[in-house]
Amino acid sequence: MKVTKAAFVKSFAEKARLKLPYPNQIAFAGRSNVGKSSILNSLLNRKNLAKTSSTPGKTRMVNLFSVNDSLHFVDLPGFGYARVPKSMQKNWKDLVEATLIGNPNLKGMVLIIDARRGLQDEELTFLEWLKIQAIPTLLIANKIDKLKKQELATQLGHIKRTLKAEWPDGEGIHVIPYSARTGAGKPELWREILSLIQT
Ligand SMILES: Nc1nc2c(ncn2[C@@H]2O[C@H](COP(=O)(O)OP(=O)(O)OP(=O)(O)O)[C@@H](O)[C@H]2O)c(=O)[nH]1
Ligand SMILES: [Mg+2]
Repeated sequence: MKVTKAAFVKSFAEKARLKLPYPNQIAFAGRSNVGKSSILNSLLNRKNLAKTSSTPGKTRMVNLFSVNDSLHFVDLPGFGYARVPKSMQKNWKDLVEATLIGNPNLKGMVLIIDARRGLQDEELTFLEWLKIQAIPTLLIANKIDKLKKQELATQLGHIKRTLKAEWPDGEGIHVIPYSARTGAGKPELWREILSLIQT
């Protein structure tokens, strides 16, 4: 995908303002620090359009970006950040549900995990929820530049087995190994995003 134009549109922090009228939305979610904002930037060939940080919990609002005046990326706040108080965790849930449920412009979800850590309880719970909501989902195993080839193969094996065990007769969730640092996986992720938009 040739990105000719990418721009920050706005941030949302309140449920009431979340009836987003923007077409062709792809949402990005994952625990804090997995690289949601970095992946967005890598897809858009921009260094810091979505703010990145080595301090987890940087993105606390829903940030909306427009791409080529035709699709929209929704950067969701990170979940499962331990130091966030319980009330914030509830806010996260409310905010994310308000963004995703009953949103006819939402075409799919990109759930990002750290390839080194694999799928944990929070992600499995979220995947289950996405399935109930019938939101098409891609799974990204990010930061593969931190793994040796053999380690990556082992981790991907774990991830695929876990998915298979949880959804034995599902059509399967597409897993894409990725590195926001090197750009590995970018053509494949773009391909999958465009196919979500086109369905
Ligand atoms: N080595 C490596 N580091 C990465 C990669 N992607 C992101 N990072 C680093 O991980 C840290 C967190 O990245 P962000 O993109 O801010 O993560 P986030 O998921 O948006 O975090 P929150 O907004 O806090 O939820 C930064 O220091 C990034 O440079 C990657 O593919 N490889
Ligand atoms: Mg972020």
